Amino acid sequence: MESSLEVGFLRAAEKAAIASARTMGYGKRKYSDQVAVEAMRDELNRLKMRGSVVIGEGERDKAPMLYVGEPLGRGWTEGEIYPEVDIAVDPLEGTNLCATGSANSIAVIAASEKGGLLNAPDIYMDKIVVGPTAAESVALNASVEDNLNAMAEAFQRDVDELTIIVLDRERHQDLIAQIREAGARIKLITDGDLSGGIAAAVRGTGVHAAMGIGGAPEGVLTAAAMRCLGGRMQGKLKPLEKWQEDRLRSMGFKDDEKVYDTSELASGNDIIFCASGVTDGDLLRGVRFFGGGIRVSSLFMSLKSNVIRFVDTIYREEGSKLAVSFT
Ligand code: VTB
Repeated sequence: MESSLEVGFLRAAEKAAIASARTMGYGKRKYSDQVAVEAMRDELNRLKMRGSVVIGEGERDKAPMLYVGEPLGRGWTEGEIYPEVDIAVDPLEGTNLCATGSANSIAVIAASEKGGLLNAPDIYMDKIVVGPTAAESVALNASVEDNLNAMAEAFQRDVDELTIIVLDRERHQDLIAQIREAGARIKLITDGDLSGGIAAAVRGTGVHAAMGIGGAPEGVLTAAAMRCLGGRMQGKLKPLEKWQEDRLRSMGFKDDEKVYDTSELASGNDIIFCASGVTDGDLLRGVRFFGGGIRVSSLFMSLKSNVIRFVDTIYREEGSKLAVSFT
């Protein structure tokens, strides 16, 4: 991916984060999402590419969306010299978290060469996500106990020294019971298994895996991040309602038992992944507004360049006499 595009994707995530952060705590999740979508779309449309959205948002909860198939970028009007790029977005991952001012909402974009990100339907996915340390130790179809034992061995610690992130949902009663039975610790989150999955793949965050059923689009984005981080994600599409099953069939997915591995969910060789913090979180600080400027923290990763950047950007107001602070 050209470096001008890479910077453009980062800016699009940053601008979405800033727009939604301005609405933090308003209690209006759809509005927070909408402003993130608009800011992100606006930036992406400036880029020299023929971009197509392959993972959009909103179908499930009818939020305003960057819809699947939406063309993005200047290439569609200015000519074919610009590269074709597939784009996966979650302009505000954790709309409720932003609406309530809770931790860990982020703005996310992944991109790849054409065909490099699975065009997953907006239904649920059963997931297991781990970082490089335990990448070869887990399998979605293995029992919870076996996975936890194998992870403990990989991390050279006892099972009761592992912490697993799980979405706090009724559907996870069994999973939670099995994790407790095996003796591991649990961090229940109200939303945001994408940022939970990324945190699991980064040492020092205090979590070692994310497990359970969350959104399939978030699953593909998590897999894109895992490609860049050397982690592992396995996922199985999970239609929980009739319409979701119909959607699966209409998109040509036939095998409900298929386990998708990281490189099937995100197969590209030229993947980039950007996430910007909206509210303070385990991995990224939230947007900070101050007299004269705005500060936003992001994670930027490129698979091809094999680079992981923690980026701290300050947008200065025009004419600002602000002295930038160190932290
Ligand atoms: C999932 C999860 C997301 O919303 O999509 C969840 O992957 C929705 O699940 O990270 P429910 O339908 O059970 O509420 C998030 O938590 C946030 O968008």
